[in-house]
Amino acid sequence: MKTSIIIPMCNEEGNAHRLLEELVNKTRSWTGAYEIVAVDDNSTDKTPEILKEYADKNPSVSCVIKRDGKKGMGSALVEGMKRSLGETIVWVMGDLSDDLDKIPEIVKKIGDGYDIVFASRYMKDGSSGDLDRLKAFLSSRFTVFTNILFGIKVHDITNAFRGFKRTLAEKIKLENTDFAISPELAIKAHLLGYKMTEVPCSYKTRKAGKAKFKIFRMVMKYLTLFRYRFYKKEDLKA
Ligand SMILES: Nc1nc2c(ncn2[C@@H]2O[C@H](COP(=O)(O)OP(=O)(O)OP(=O)(O)O)[C@@H](O)[C@H]2O)c(=O)[nH]1
Ligand SMILES: [Mg+2]
Repeated sequence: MKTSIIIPMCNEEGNAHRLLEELVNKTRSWTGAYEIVAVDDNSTDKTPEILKEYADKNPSVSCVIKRDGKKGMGSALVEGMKRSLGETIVWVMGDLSDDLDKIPEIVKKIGDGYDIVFASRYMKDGSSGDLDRLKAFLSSRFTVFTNILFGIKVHDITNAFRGFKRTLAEKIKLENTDFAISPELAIKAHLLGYKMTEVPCSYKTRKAGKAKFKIFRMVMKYLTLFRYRFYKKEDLKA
């Protein structure tokens, strides 16, 4: 079984090399086959050169670079999935925020039969670390609202870090091209009855580069996702 790790990147020159280095070294010691697919949206810094140089030297790393314009984090994840081969997909962010050692645990749970496994900062033993307090409050509250409104049982659907079966992604119609793709995928997977679980993770706020996440714009956008409550199942499917 192959796992494709998809990483959206935009102006991550301070993180890209270290992240790829850590991932390549770690995947060597993990069981199963891994490929790493980085998707860069026309970064104006050295990210494309770093990715290209790394991919040229490492067969397990491929990258999609210099897409026209800045198409958004969600669209980068979709593109990366299209250009990858694994039966299991794991989304990892390009700013060294995610706890990479959780990947084998996520992949194992998918092997055990779960369709989607969330890395959760807000469950027991998870931690939002040094994440901005307002961001942590809003993202954990948003998940609580989705627990109430949709009956979703997991504790963190805004964290993009998660793994799932490729077949799940192929069967769900994803509309959001930005950060809202993370809660969208979770809500739709739940409404379509996919089996979900979570593993605790510790989050670290980026040390290099700038956040692309615009908090108030995204809160408003996330609230519009509640409309899926009124969709027919057929409208959620690809
Ligand atoms: N390819 C691509 N990647 C993007 C785009 N926007 C954001 N990203 C990447 O998506 C990941 C998450 O973006 P961040 O800016 O870290 O967002 P965030 O984690 O919510 O914000 P912070 O908490 O400040 O880190 C990073 O790897 C970004 O480089 C985009 O338009 N295209
Ligand atoms: Mg980040």
